[in-house]
Amino acid sequence: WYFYSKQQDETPAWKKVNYQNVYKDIADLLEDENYDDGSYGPVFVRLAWHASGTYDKKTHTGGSGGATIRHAPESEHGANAGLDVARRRLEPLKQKYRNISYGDLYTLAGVVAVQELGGPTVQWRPGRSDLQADACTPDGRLPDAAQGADHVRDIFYRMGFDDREIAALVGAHALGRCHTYRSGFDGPWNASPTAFTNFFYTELLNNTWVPKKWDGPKQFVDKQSGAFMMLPADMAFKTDPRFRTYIELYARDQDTFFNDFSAAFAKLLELGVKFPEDAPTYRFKPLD
Ligand code: ZEM
Repeated sequence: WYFYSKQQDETPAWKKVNYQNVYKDIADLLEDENYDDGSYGPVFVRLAWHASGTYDKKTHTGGSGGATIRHAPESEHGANAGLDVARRRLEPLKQKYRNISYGDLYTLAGVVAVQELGGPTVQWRPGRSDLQADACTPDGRLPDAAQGADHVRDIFYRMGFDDREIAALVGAHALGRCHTYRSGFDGPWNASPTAFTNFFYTELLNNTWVPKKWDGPKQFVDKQSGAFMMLPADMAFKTDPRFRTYIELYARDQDTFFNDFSAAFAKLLELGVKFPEDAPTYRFKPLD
């Protein structure tokens, strides 16, 4: 009897979680008509991205592995303003599935959101183990929306991405919106911010973008309606010739965008993570 109970105790925590059930429970948390455009999906995607995008390939620090985004000072970095909303929404699932790590929960939430909002399926593996506040990354590892192509490249090359992957990842700006009380910027990128589409590219190319007339930080609005926005960093994808090739590709070919986004997003969520050797890779089916 002792032998068997000891064996059970040695099962690593990550193996005791039914991730399909977590997937379903995250999906149930997406909709809320009183929040933003009616879905937590966009802010879940942003949480997964900011949890992961701190990775530095030279020092092998950062990334989603330790879920340090939940600790101060990282949680208080300017770029992470508003992501407490997403973490608080997910917290009941951490209580329900005691053995899931925060790193696995936050990254899986990004996958669920992309898939359930109509995007591509995304491969995902469990097995991250949480770290404490002393592993927080320094401020400044995430991109600054006020800057241009050189800065965007510096940031994403540091993570190990190339131009095509960067252009695919930024297509997530089909989702959600900017909030003045979070980033200082304002507005959605298109008319369907809760659907995963290639509209970031089509809107970027098909509209005339003019500087918004306001007291806030420099951003652009579409000349025709004024209802949609682009960040200065978004505009760099239109003006930079090497990025623009991919923007044009993804605007005309949604399948290629979906495939490239899926691969780049899966890679993002795994940057710097040392998975257990026997961690299985999941490709969850979207729910009906
Ligand atoms: Zn974003 N992003 N991002 N992004 N992002 C915002 C919102 C969202 C940049 C950026 O400064 C901002 C990627 C790349 C880059 C999402 C996903 C991904 C906001 C607005 C800003 C300022 C925040 C607010 O006010 O709430 C810059 C400069 C980027 C690089 C060029 C990548 C990569 C992403 C995922 C793969 C998403 C989903 C949102 C919408 C969040 C929401 O709450 O609606």
